[in-house]
Amino acid sequence: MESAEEYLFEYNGCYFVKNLTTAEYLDTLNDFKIRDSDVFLVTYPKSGTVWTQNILSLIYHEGHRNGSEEADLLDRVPWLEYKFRDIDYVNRTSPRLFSTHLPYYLMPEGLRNGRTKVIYVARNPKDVFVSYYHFTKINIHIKDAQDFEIAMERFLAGKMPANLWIDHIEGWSAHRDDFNIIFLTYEEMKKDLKSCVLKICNFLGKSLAEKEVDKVVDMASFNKMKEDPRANYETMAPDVLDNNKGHFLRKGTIGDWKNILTVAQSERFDSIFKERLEKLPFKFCWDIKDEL
Ligand code: PPS
Repeated sequence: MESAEEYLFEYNGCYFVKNLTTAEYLDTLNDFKIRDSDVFLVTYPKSGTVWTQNILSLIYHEGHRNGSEEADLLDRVPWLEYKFRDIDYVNRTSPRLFSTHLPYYLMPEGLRNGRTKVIYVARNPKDVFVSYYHFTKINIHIKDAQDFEIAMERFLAGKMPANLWIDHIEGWSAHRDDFNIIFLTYEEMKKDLKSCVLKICNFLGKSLAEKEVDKVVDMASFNKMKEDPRANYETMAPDVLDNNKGHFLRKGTIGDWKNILTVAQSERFDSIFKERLEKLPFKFCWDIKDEL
């Protein structure tokens, strides 16, 4: 088994997956020309990216809502730093929608224009880790640690794409005034998706009719997305994801960590994150049954 360092490379203090991007390409992003109409979805890995990509696609594309268009999320809301498809980002028609796991300081400089919209989605770190651990089993480029404890220690040391969970969130949160940004959590989306869809529409200045909003909410439910090949990432190239080993849309809930982490492991998370987490202006919940 390769060590974490062997499947990652470091670029300006941040880890990226080898084979999926290059330092030369990342070098071009600082000067990537931003438009006011662009929308950037920012997440730490396994925090609700695909879910929110789908919501954005459904909000912007009637053809997605009514089933008349086949385009999948990798085309609708492509990754900024990982080019899975051959898309000309520079000449793409507006509004351009992008996803990214980049830390705030590696984003294109032009994003600090105060106009371009940024949506940040965060998820509690225990569920993030458990989701990531399972994801390493299906992602061909991310070498999984066979030993759960080793995988956990890598996560807690930030030896993974996008580095340490709390650094990513703290960085974006502390620099919120540099961007035109809203923050959402996976947990609030899970608890009340309609309110979150309305919040996103409001931020984007998109006024959908009530029944269109309801359609977005319905098609963004876990079960509907699981069935929708445009939305469930099963169209990702087989040399990136091995769908025979598991599914990208796995459980889609809050608190799955309780089925896997021991009390001692959960306490280890707390010892690393709790103090800094309490200073963040976000409310996570840790079990599907808990109030937000
Ligand atoms: S990635 O690889 O960073 O883009 O992954 P990301 O999309 O951020 O996170 C994947 C997890 O999000 C869950 N998911 C959902 N949960 C609830 N409802 C919906 N509609 C939904 N869509 C995706 C997905 O199942 C992964 O979480 P786990 O816990 O592994 O199930």
